[in-house]
Amino acid sequence: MGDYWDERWETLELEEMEKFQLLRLKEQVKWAYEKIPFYKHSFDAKGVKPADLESLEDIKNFPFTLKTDLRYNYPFGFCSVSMDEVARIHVSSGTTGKPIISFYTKEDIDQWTECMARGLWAQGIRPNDIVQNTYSMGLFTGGLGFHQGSERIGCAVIPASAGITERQIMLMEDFGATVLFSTPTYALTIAERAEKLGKDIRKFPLKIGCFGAEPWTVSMRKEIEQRMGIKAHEHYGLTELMGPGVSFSCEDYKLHINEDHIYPEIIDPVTEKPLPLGSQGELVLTALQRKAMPLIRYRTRDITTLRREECSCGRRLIMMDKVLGRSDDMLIVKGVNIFPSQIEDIIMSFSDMIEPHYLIHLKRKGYMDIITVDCEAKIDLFNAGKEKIKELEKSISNRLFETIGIDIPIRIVEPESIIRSEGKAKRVIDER
Ligand code: DLL
Repeated sequence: MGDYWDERWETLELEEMEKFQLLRLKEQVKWAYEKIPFYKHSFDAKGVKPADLESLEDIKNFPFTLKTDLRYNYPFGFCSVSMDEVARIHVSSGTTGKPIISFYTKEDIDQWTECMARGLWAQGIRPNDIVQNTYSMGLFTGGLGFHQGSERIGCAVIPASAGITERQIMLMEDFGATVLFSTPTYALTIAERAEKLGKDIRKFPLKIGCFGAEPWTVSMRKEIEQRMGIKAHEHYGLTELMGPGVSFSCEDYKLHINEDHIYPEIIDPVTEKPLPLGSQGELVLTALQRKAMPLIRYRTRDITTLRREECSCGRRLIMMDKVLGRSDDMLIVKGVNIFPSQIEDIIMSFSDMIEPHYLIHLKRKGYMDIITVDCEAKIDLFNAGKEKIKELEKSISNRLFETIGIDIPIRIVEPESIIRSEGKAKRVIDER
C-alpha cells in the first residue's frame, strides 16, 4: 500500500479519470431521473434528458439541486431505494427549518468508509495508531465517518464523541492517543484546558490531528500545530454528499477531492455560470457512485477554487483551496463583502497577545451597519493594563482597515470570556 491507500484511483491519469467520471455521470443522471420525482420534474422543466449527457461538459446543461429542494422533499423525497435497502440515515446539524437528510445503502457506507480511509492514510495514519475521535457520535456524519475510516485502516479507535473536555485529556494521556479527530475550534478548547491543568500536550504521544467541519485559516492551523505539537490535517465534506470524505489534505496540506466519487464544478454564485479552473466561486458537487441518494449538481454554498496542478504527494486527484466560507455566511457590511475567515487571519497574526477565540457582532443604527469584533486577551496582556490593551485594539483595527477597507473596531475582552466550542464554533452574532 505504501504512500497510498488506493494507488490506482489516487494517481489515475486524467484521461482515464474523465472516462470513468463520464460513465458514472451517465448512470447517475439516469438513476436520479427514473427514481426521484424531483429530478424528473426539474430535468423536464429544463428540457434535458439523461441521454443528452454525452460528454462531461454536458453536465452544465442539467439543473442544480439546492438545499431548499432537499428541505421541500423531506423526509423521503431524495431516497431512491426502498427502506429494505437503506442501511443508515444521517441528519445535518442545521438549526433552522427541516433538517437535511442523507440516506445510505450498505455499499454507500462502504464507499464512504473507503473515502475516509484514503484521506486518513494520506495523512500518515496507520494500523498501529491510537485515535481519539471527538466528533459528535450520532446523527452528525463526523463521528461515524471518521470512526469507520480509522477502523478500516485497523487503528485502535476511542469513540470519545464531543464534550467533557477534561475526560478527553485524561483518555488522551492514559491511552497515549497518537491521533485526534475534532473540529479545529474544539482542538483549541482541548489545548487550552490541558494548559490550565498543567499538562503539556506537546509531550503526549499525539502526532496528527484531523480537523474539519468548519472554516479555519492557515494561521489557525499553525497555532494548533504549535500548541499541540502535531501536524494539523484537514477534511472537508457535507452531510448531503455522504459527510466528511469529499476531500482531504495530503502531506503537503493540499486538499484533494475524491473525484472518482464526487464530480466537482465551480460556478459564479450570482450568475450561476460555470467558472474555469483557478477561479474562485461556489463549489457544486455531483455524487458519482451513490445508490440511495443520488445528488446532481448540488450547490454547496461553499466558496473555494479548483486547481488541477501537479502535487508533490503524487496524487492526481483534483485540488480545492481551503474553503473561505459559505456564501450564506458572507457578511455584507457597509457594502463590503467579508468572510469571518478574513478577519480570523488578521486576528491570528496577533496571537502572541490574544487568544485564538473571537466573536463578530453586527448591529444596525439607522441605515448604518455597525461591526465590532471581540478578541480575548492573553493573561499577560490583560495584566499589562488598559493603556496596552487600547494600543493593541488600535493596531488590530488598523490592520483590518488596511486589508478589508472598512473600520472594524476591536474590543479586547477578559481571558476566558468568549464561549468555547465543542463542535462547530459560532463566530457571528448578527442583530441587524
Ligand atoms: O461538517 C461533515 C464533516 C465532518 C466534514 C467532519 C469534515 C469533518 P455538515 O454538518 O453537513 O457536515 O456541514 C457541512 O460544513 O458545507 C462547509 O460549509 C462546512 N465544512 C465542512 N468541512 C469544512 C472544512 C460536516 N474543512 C458544511 N473547511 C460544509 C471549511 C467546512 N468548511
